[in-house]
Amino acid sequence: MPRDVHFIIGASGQLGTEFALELHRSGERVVLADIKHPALDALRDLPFICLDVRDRDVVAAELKRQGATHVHHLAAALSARGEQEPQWAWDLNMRGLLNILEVAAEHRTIAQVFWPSSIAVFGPDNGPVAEQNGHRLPETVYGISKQAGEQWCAWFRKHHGVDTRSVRYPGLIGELCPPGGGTTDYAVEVFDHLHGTEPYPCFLREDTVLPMMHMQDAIGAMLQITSVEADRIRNEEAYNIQAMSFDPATLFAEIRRHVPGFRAEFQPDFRQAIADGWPDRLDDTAARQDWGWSPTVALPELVARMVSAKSPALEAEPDL
Ligand code: AKB
Repeated sequence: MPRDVHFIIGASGQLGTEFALELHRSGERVVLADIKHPALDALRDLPFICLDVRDRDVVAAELKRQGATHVHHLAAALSARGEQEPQWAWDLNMRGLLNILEVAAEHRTIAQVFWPSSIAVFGPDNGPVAEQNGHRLPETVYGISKQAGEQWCAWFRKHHGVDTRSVRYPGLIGELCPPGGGTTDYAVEVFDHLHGTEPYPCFLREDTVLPMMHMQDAIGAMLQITSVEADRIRNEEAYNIQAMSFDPATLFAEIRRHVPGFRAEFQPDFRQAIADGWPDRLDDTAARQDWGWSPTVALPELVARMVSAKSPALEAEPDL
């Protein structure tokens, strides 16, 4: 039986890097694609194609040439950058996804497409807890593109039988690769300021609660939802997944258990308004029931792992 070929678009980004590494380590055949080369040494010897997902002809030719059976389309402009460059963000997020879905509808050798949605599909009218099929009125370009993307995936599934899978990711935090251009990025970039002489300038207010997740669970969700039988995917749109929710003050207090001298100050900027429009947490009952979603990393472990990765010479045990 021919082996599956996992074609990862956005393979040099935060999620793509960790997902590619995980699949490669578990012996899967992986082809990486991005506009920039992977930064991680462990990925340098894997097949890499330099491409722009907006170029439909190139995308179609490469998916065919590589015999892709599974497409993981992880390239996107995130929320903060999207507000600054709306046309560019819309074009990248929408044209990229439509290219993949169209090619998947034409090439039946592509068995499945994974594409991440986001908490950004929810808007300020929603209240603190976002239900699975709760009201969605996003106020950012990024959120609108994710909401439209969910509907495009549903349309291609209904009219062309494309097997699409998707989850709504919260802010993702991992040791390997930084995000870029998001509103939840403070919770990653703070770990590069643990031992600075100046306080970390946090761009959100200290009481801004947002849903967050360690990368181990983000990858776990992706592996889980892409490996279950198609009939377990009962929801028309992307699934809510929840791991933890915290505000900057809570995160920084946890950091101080490891790095007592860590200091931060709060200088909210335009990203505050984006964060204010998002829910505090997501109701993920449907994901738990339909395909067994369950997170594994809580805030204390997340912080311990990040501090240890960013301070190799330090003792990472908390002062109890
Ligand atoms: C962002 O902050 O834009 C992303 C997201 C929540 O989707 N991390």
